[in-house]
Amino acid sequence: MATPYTYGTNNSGSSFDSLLHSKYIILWGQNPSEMIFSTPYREYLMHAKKNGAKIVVIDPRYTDTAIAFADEWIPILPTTDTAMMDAMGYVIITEKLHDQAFLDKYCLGFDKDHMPDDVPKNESVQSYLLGEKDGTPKTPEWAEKICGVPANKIREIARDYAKTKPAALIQGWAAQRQAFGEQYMRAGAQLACLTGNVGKLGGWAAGTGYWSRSEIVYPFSFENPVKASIPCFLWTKAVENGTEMTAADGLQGTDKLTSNIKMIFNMAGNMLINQHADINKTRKLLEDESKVEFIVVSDLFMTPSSKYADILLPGTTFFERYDIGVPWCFGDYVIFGDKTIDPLYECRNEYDVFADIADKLGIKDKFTEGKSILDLVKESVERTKKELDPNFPTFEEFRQKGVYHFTYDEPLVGFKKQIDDPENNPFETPSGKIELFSKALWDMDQHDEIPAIAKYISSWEGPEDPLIKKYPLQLISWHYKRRCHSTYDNQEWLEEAAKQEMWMNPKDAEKRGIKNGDLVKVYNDRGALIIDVKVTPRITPGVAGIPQGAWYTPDKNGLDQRGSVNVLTSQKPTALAKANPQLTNLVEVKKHRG
Ligand SMILES: Nc1nc2c(c(=O)[nH]1)N[C@H]1C(S)=C(S)[C@@H](COP(=O)(O)OP(=O)(O)OC[C@H]3O[C@@H](n4cnc5c(=O)[nH]c(N)nc54)[C@H](O)[C@@H]3O)O[C@H]1N2
Ligand SMILES: Nc1nc2c(c(=O)[nH]1)N[C@H]1C(S)=C(S)[C@@H](COP(=O)(O)OP(=O)(O)OC[C@H]3O[C@@H](n4cnc5c(=O)[nH]c(N)nc54)[C@H](O)[C@@H]3O)O[C@H]1N2
Ligand SMILES: [Mo]
Repeated sequence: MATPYTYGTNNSGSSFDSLLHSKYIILWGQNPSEMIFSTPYREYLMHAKKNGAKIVVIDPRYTDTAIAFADEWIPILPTTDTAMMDAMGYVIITEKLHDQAFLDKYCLGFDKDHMPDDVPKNESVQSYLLGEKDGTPKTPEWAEKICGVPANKIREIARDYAKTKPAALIQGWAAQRQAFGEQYMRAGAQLACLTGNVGKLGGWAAGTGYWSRSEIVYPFSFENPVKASIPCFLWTKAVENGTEMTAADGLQGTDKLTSNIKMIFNMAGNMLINQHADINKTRKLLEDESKVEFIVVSDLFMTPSSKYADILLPGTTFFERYDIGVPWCFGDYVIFGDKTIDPLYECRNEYDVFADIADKLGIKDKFTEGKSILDLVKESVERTKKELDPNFPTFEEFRQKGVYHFTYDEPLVGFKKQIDDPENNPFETPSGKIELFSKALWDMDQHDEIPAIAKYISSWEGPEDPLIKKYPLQLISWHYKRRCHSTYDNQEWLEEAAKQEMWMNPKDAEKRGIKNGDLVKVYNDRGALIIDVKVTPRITPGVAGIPQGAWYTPDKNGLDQRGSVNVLTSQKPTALAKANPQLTNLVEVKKHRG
């Protein structure tokens, strides 16, 4: 949501083989040793390292990634990354390490000479970083007090990033699951522009999404006639008072919803309760039958969400149907999903369920066009071969081999054509340039929470919130190696391999008389859970970490027994995207049982 204000789109990015050309790599809140992309990312990182690239990991935790790849781990307090980025920008411009030619040619908003006409000149990036208007230069000393990273360390990283070219600043997404997460995405992009690393092989257009080169043709011709949409994180709001939602809540495609949400079809998701924020609040809402009147859930397991279903549909696994597996985000291949058995018992493919519903509604032919899943897979293969890639296998070849790799002569570089030939390839922003200053954001006139340039904004439930006196620990969660979100939480062998436990620094544990392996209670005003604790210097003091995705398991008093982190998280959305701030939490921890 934030990135298009800078680059005009987030539908761009580089492929990981481009890292073989990088000399310096910052993995900012990125943990590919645990967090799986469908691509050999780790292998490319290892090659980059062998090639001599220096790798820095910035994360509140000393992650498996930091252990495997990092020359240096920089611990940082959650919600404060943008303060460090601001200070890096300050160092880069005051030491004249910035790429002025790049900024002049491609960017809007860096300095007073490159501002939109009807905006005060002192609203530029340079003016903000130097503190010309607010009187606060964004020095490393200023940032150190906020983010906890020593000023000289910030200086060193800023200098290394600016001088060692090409350099890739790659951002993970956890640091934007924060109250003001939009700033972190745009601030990363800004650093890549200050140093001229956008559109260059071995550089990286920070702030972009991830990009896969595995394209296939989807043989669906129907279009959803319903144009109204809400930010998915606000679904609970749309249940309570959807009819009052406006564009300010992210409502699109209509001025007004005609009804609150009364029916939910929850398919292949545990978002109905487990993965959404503030489980106790959601639970009350789901238990009130006057609100959502009808809930259908389709899943493979009796998940916490499944328990709220009026009708529970047993779905099929990918062993019971044909499919084409397209990798998530990255990966230059597609996989043939062969059906190995017929669906068991009453389990049915979702496609067949929907076809039957369409039948009752009298639109079956329109929905299926008479095609089965197998027909759709065959058509997809044939059309991909014909329309996209003549080397694509035939259906039988694809089925035999099981996988097809797309091949390319060179790495993909995000925004290369805009940088190589800007005349003919303007950025898709209103000005055609990279908008470090966004007039569209400026015009929203909410400068404190939605500034036109990326800025550090002191976060609610961050280290500067007075609430920290009552709840002194910042609580984050991460995507665990033993699960895909909540999927596989019920797998006992995986519990042996990587158990559900909370990380806590020895300093914080000692203050509370807590020892490694103790059962602790973690709580705030929204809820409470119990969990075993791992006391480890691998997490920054003042921060606690619980892997996200454990199945919500309340006892009769509502105390979660499994360590399901969303009993502690908040439904207050981020300022611009109205997205989840599930990593912005203050909590206290006490010993439950030694
Ligand atoms: N094994 C596995 N792989 C997955 C998934 C899974 O559930 N399991 N889920 C997939 C999905 S849908 C997604 S969206 C991606 C998620 O990808 P990401 O969001 O990038 O992954 P996370 O594990 O949430 O966070 C990455 C790192 O950021 C750190 N971090 C947390 N808060 C902050 C902060 O404020 N600042 C900084 N600098 N770092 C912070 C965490 O400690 C963690 O090590 O992963 C995908 N891959
Ligand atoms: N605190 C906190 N909360 C988070 C996050 C975080 O970092 N911290 N991350 C957020 C992110 S990035 C994401 S993407 C969401 C993910 O949240 P969800 O999208 O809800 O992901 P899962 O928990 O994996 O739920 C997928 C469900 O689909 C079922 N399933 C799998 N295959 C099939 C199938 O073929 N058919 C059917 N019918 N069912 C199937 C699985 O059994 C599982 O129950 O969580 C979000 N929530
Ligand atoms: Mo995700």
